[in-house]
Amino acid sequence: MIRNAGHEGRGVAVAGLLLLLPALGCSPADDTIGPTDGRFDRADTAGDGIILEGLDGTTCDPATCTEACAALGYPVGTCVDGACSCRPGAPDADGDDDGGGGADGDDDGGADADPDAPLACPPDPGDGCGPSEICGNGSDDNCDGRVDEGCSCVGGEVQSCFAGPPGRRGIGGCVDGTMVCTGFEFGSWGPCEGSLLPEPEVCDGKDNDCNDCVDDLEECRPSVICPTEDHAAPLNWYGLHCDDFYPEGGADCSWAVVAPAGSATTGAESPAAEDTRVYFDISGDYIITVTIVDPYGRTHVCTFVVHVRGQGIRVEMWWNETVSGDSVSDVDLHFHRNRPSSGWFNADDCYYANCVVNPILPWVSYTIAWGYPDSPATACARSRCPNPRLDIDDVEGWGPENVNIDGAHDGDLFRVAVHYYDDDTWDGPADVMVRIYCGGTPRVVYGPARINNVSAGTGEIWRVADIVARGPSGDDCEITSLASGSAYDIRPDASRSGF
Ligand SMILES: [Ca+2]
Ligand SMILES: [Ca+2]
Ligand SMILES: [Ca+2]
Ligand SMILES: [Ca+2]
Repeated sequence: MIRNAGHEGRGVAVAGLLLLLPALGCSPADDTIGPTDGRFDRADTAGDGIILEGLDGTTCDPATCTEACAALGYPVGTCVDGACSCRPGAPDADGDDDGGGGADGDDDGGADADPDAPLACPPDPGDGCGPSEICGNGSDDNCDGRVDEGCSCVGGEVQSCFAGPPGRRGIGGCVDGTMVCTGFEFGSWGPCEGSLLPEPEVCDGKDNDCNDCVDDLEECRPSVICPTEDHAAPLNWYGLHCDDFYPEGGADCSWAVVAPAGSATTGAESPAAEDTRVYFDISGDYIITVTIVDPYGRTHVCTFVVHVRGQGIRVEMWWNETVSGDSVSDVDLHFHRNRPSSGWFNADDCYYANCVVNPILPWVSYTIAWGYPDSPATACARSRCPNPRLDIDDVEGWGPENVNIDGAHDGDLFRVAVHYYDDDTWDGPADVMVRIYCGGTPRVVYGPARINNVSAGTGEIWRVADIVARGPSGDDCEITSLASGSAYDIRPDASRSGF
């Protein structure tokens, strides 16, 4: 005999499975005994969707319960605390079909102290907050929201970091960001940017709350598949397809992209299209959020990070990041093979006049001959991929301009400089940033360094850094800032004949 059932057909949570109970009709007055002590025992007072109920204050007849559940299409009917509980699936060893062998006395599906919880998850790692900050580990050890606060560092240095509870770092959806040491010889760490922190668990195939357990919810059959992270190469398009995130199809997707500092990418090509793409013009971490409206009108939000990394040694330069408006200026990146006697603007210097392979600037030809073999054409999405190479000569602001060299030999030396070619209609100084990667890892960020222009073609030169290639493929390096004291090395245009 089954009465006093749930008020309406709805999904209910039992042992991590979804039941859709038909409306059986009930008296609200009967629905008075709700979950207490975390125990679901009677009616649906709390609106939690628990289950087909037995008779208030009476016993549940197991045979009747099984029969009634079978009539409703559920193979299992079990009396729990006097209530009849219908479930899909075969009963397990202890007859409660919660997937375990022990007693699931509270019939809550295993979220509390059950020895037979249905989800086989490792122990929660916990937040791991400690009493004091530990320097140099990129973690917020004392959980005050700041990473390596009070720790000294060398200006320009880049470190991986995680701004959330240290115990959850690197687990599930929790992903490191980066932080940069600001200042010069005795710098301090800037904010940790780009890390993905714990979020409330949602049903999406991902461990959102970083407790080392995916979708640990009482009711979850994910219709959305949300990745944690992906990897891609710079100077490439990256496809965004709604069906990858909602495999059933028929959903509407919209896309938001947060690009790293220095990128000119403003977002997806068609932010409201089911299938679109985004261009990665610079290395770094791109945070992509897709908002999915499924065919049933439900909204799901998925955020993940794409780590964009090039190989070899890569130098990126951009300027006047905070300037708005359409005033243009022309700042150039120079990459020298360390021939101190030759000065700049010559065959030892990879720059706009000799180092670009770019079909939209046909008057520029690539004439560098330093003896490094070409990389596969796919490495630069162009017909030819020489080394070193300047990806683009940006003459209208604000960058990025990128120099790459793959396959440098252990011990090869390079020097990086920036020249203010023309302030054009901007008519102001340039505040320039330079970031250097080795083997795909961001190693230093220098700037902003302010340089001035005199007239077209003549402006100040910033000697940025020396690089020593390390390792058999030049994927590692040592970088030395050329700043002295607390000032960058900025000299007049006439200094171009010297190193
Ligand atoms: Ca801290
Ligand atoms: Ca720390
Ligand atoms: Ca989780
Ligand atoms: Ca989840």
